[in-house]
Amino acid sequence: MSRKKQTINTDITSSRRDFLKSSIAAGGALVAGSAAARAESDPAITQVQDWARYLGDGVDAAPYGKPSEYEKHVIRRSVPWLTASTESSINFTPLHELDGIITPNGVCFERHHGGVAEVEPDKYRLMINGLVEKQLVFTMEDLMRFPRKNQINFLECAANSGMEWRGAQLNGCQFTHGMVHNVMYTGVPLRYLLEEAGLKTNAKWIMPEGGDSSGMNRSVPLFKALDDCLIAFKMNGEALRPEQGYPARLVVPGWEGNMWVKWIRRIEVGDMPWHAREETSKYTDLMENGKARRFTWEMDAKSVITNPSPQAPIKHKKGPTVLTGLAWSGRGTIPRVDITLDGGRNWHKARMDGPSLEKSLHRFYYEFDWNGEPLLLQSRAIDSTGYIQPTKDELRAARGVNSIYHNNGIQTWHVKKTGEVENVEVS
Ligand SMILES: Nc1nc2c(c(=O)[nH]1)N[C@H]1C(S)=C(S)[C@@H](COP(=O)(O)O)O[C@H]1N2
Ligand SMILES: [Mo]
Repeated sequence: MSRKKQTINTDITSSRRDFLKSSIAAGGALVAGSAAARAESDPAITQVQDWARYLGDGVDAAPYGKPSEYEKHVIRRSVPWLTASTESSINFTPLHELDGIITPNGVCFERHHGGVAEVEPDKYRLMINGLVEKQLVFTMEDLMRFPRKNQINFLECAANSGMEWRGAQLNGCQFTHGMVHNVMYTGVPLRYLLEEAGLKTNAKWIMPEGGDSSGMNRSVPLFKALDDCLIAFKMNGEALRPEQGYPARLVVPGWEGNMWVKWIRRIEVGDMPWHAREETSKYTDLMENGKARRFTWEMDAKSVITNPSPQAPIKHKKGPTVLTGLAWSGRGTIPRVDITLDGGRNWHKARMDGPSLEKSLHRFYYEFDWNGEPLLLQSRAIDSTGYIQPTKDELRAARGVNSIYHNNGIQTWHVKKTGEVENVEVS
């Protein structure tokens, strides 16, 4: 026991020492230099500010708290030419404004096929029918009486980065990679509900169906439904947001976002897939030979540098610079991310930080000393199965140029001398 404790302590100390060493190597002393000069003459430090002179708001000024008014720019954004009608559309998570691995509830990207359903929790019902011993209908109260599980999972729309298949297009990681969020879900394992209904021996598939006006449905193989799927009713500790499927949604860890049925009202159990619209005309990939890939459920390992990026340019001239980003895999964890500053000539290991959880976003950092010259930034994720994130050219060679979905190619950001950043491709 005591020996174990000691080992843990040593680990923390040595990794902290490594971190300090690397940040000094990256020029930490330089930051300290300009910070010291500021102490002499900066009015923000030599003058008394209003917030120190006057009393502030008391408690209850905001019974439900909101971000500081100086953070008003941290919002979901849509792309006008992708928005035919807002009820059947998407917006994007502001990844470049966030840190750590959890996406705050108010900025989780949204994807709706028929707008946000406003479901009254008292009238919420979840039916299980089809190949079961007894058909069941659960209320919210019924669901609350089953044992619960908490898990942090990313949800990525299969169309994330889809606009980038043929070339660099959208200027900002919010738009190129922002159809992803990472949330702690609380819910009932779907397995418990299916077992309650009793599966017939020929049961092989389930069809979850949404209670919104689109009634969106997908076929999910039974092995996944019995593995790690949840009927979730909480996100990051509070009730699901209406946009995310209040009062209950399906969580399908590691698999494409389209399967995570929101406002879920029914689960039919069957012996074959249904081949619904969302798994035939949509969410399939037309290959070069005219055939289409189908049931591309798992999200392949992917990463993106969130800072610097087109919406988050470098503001200093040179010296110590923090590069950070996100990496994830639908097949496990991300033990390693590599970084290049020169378009792939030299690679460096990024520093992984924060929890490393299955089918969750991972945070990485790379502290470096910028010489003020142009850079070609890329990140490359390697997941716990050993899979290495491919280049965009490798993806096109394997799958052609007709695809939209499942673009997990390496993203390149061009940092100019001015510190401005642009979406580009290198080949
Ligand atoms: N009922 C229902 N479920 C749905 C959708 C929908 O339109 N209706 N959109 C799907 C798609 S395509 C995605 S990518 C995710 C988006 O989840 P989010 O809005 O919480 O980000 O929900 C999925 N579940
Ligand atoms: Mo999606």
